[in-house]
Amino acid sequence: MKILRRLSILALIAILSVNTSFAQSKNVKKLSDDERMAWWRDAKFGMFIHWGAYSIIGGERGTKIAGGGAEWAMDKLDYTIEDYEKFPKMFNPQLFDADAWVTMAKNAGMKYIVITSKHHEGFGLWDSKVSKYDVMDTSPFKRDIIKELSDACKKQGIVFCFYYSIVDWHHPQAQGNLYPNYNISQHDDPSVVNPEFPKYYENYMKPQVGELLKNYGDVGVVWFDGDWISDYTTEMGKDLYKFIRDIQPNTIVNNRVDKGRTGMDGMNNHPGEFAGDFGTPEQEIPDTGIDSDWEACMTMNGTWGYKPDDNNWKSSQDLIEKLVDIVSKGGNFLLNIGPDGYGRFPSQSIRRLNAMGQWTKKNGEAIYGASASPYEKPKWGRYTKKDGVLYAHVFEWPKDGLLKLNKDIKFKKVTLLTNPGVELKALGTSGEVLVEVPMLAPDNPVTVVKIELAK
Ligand code: FHN
Repeated sequence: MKILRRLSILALIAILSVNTSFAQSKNVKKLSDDERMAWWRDAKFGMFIHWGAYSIIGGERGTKIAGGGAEWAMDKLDYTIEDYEKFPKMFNPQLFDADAWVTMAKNAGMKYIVITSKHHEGFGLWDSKVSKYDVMDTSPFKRDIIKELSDACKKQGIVFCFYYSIVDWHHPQAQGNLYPNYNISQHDDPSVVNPEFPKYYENYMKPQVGELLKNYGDVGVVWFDGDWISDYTTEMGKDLYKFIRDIQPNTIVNNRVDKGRTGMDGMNNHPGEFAGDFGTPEQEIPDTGIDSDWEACMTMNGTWGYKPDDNNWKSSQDLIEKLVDIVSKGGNFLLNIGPDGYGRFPSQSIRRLNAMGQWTKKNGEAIYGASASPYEKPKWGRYTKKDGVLYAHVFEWPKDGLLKLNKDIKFKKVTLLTNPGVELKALGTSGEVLVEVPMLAPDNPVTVVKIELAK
C-alpha cells in the first residue's frame, strides 16, 4: 500500500511537471497502467466545468425554458445553426479569471479540473487552427481559455483535464445538415447513416483533440462525451484512444471514448473489449463498490450549463455525504460548476465549494488515497480505508453516545480524526464493537472516527 502511495506521488509529480511542448511529451517515460492511474485513484475529488456559448443563454428563449441541462439550449430551444451562431459571436466573459477558478477548486479540496473544451454546440474554448468556430476567431473575447486555465492549474498544482464532445451540432459533416433527410434527433437511430461523419472524425475531431494534447502541456484526463451517436464507431474509439496515448502516453481517458456502454449506463458492459480507463456513472452513485475504476459526475442543481431558473440545489451536507459515499465504494467524484456568460461561478455553487473545503481540510486524511470499504455499509454512514486505518464517517450521530461498528473489526486504537490526542473507549464483544463517543457530534455535517486496525 505504502509503495503504491509513493508511486502515486511520483506519478503526480510526473504529470504536474511543466511540459509544454509535444516534443517534450514524446520523451516522457511511459508508466505502467497502475502507475498512470495512481494520481487519479488517490485524487478522489475533481471539478467539472461546463462552459460555452450556452452559458450566455442560461437555458432561456423568450418565455421558453429548456428542460434539463441548459447546455442543450441549441437543441432544446430549437435554434437553427444560423440563429445560434450569434451566441459565440457575443461570448465575451470579461470576468473570467482562471486563477480564481482554480483557487476555488483547490480550496474545496478538489485535485483536478475537467473543462468542456467543446460541448455539443461545437464552439471551442481554445485557439483551434482547424476551426474558426472558436473563442479566438468567432468571439470578441479573443483569449485562449484552455491556455489560461491549464497554466493556472499548473501554477497551483491542480491537474488539468479536458472534456471533448464527439457530438457536434455545428460542424456540417458531424451533424448531417448537408443531408436534407437527416437531423440531430436522428443521431440515435442506427438506421440513419451520415456518410460525412468519418470525414469529420478524421479531419476535424482528431486534429482538434491533437491540438489540445500538443499545445497545453500535460493533460491528466481526456473526457469524451457523445459516444452514443450511431455514426461514431468502436473502430474510431479504439483509434482515438491510441492516437491520444501516442501523443501523451500517461494520459487517462474515460470510457466514452469507445462504445462499451449500453445506452447511458456508466460502466462498460464487457470490460476489456473496449478502450477507456474508467467508467462514468452520471448523476448516480452505484449501490455497492465496483471492482474497476469509476468516477461519478454530478451537478449541484439539475443542470450542467448555467441556468438561473434551476434552484434545485443539493445541500452542502448532501454533497459531502455523496463524496464520502463514492470514496467508500472506490470511486471518484467529479462535481460540476456551470459558470455564467460573464465567467462567474454561481454564488450557490461557491457556497457549496466553501463548505466542502472546510470539511475536506479537516477530514481529507480519510478521503484522499483512501480505498473502498471492506465492510458492508453501516446504517449510520460509511467506511473508507487507508494504510491499516479504517475511517468511520458518521452521517447520523448516535443519540445514546455509542457508535456501533461492524462486528468483525479488530481495532487497536480509536480516536476522533479531528482530536487524535484523546483515545475513545472501545469495547469488542463477540456480537458487536461499541465505541463511546461524545453525546454531540464534534464535526459537521459528517464526523470521522479513526480506527487503527490490529494486525
Ligand atoms: O449531454 C451531455 C450533458 O450535456 C453533460 O455534458 C453530461 C456530463 O456528463 N454528459 C452528456 C450526457 O451524458
